[in-house]
Amino acid sequence: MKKTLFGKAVVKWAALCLSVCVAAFLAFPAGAAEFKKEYKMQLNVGPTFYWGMGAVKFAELAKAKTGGKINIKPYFGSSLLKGAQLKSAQLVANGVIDCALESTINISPVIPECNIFSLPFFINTYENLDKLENGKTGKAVFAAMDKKGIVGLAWGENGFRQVTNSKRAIHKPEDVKGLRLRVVGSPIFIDIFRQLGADPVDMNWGDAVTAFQQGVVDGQENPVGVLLPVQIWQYHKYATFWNYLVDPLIFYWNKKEWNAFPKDIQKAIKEAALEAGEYERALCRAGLDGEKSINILKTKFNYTMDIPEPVKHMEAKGTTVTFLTDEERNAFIAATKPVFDKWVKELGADLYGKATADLKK
Ligand code: X2X
Repeated sequence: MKKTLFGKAVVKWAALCLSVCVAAFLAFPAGAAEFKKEYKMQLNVGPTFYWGMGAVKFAELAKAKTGGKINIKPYFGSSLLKGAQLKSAQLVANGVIDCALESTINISPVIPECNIFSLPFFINTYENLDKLENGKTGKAVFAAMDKKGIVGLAWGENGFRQVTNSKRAIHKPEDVKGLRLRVVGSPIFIDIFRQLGADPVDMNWGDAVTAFQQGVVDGQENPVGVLLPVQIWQYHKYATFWNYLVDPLIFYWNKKEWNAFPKDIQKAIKEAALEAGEYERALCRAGLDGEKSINILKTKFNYTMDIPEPVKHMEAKGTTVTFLTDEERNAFIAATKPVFDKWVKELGADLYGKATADLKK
């Protein structure tokens, strides 16, 4: 009798186990990915920057569009890299970090093609930038990334970089001479400022604000989306808006991990990146491209800018903002020509040809 009861219990247990297994099989069919609890995302700045807001938006959208399966956590201020911002692409490529929203400058050590955006006085306008990102150049950059084990998902933006300093208004190349300027530790930046007779100091962004505070450097160069949150006017009275080069951001993912995602998950994450990119780009351009980006933010994202007129805002805080005349700009083009020529060679005729063709469209 006991034996039979025991036998029945075993059968019941076996049936229960089997049904759990079947349920599990139905819920996670063979080949389906198991998702990580958290996907680590690298970015070089903090959450109050437009760039940081773009990263947060991406994480929110990816979660919503995947029904909560993909949980991306932004790690701000290059905390995963101990501040070494130029290592981002390397660590995503080798899978230590899952994904990133990073500047082309910070990607350039692994993807030298990204330096196309850092050619001095080459791109100059949003219209030109859009042509490159959406054209053959953008495709070539993403293809180069793919070869190195990172998948480009969408473009974002840091913006056209403007120079600020505590000494004088910059109108002509001679005004840059002797200025000690913080730059990112990327060789093209050192070349440009050496060529102009400045004293470029390469420094991670994580150390830069302290250097401004302590007056270790006279100035720096960064887009409006960085100048505003650090309140650059506290350190530098002069800003020259010269759009001398630009750094787009790229949302990208470790290729091996990306390829293992089911197609619907890939599609959802990519859509999230494209949408977050549009939002973030509009934040960075707001007040610098007429009403265009302000309107995108209002109509599509129901977002109103805190600082809708960044130049006026900086002036109200005491900054002397200089815009170059065409003649002044030409003097800078001439002064930086040797660096331009050197880096066109480095980039190669193929990529440079693609970029000039894109610009003609
Ligand atoms: O380091 C910089 O200057 C910054 C914040 O703009 C980048 O990460 C490229």
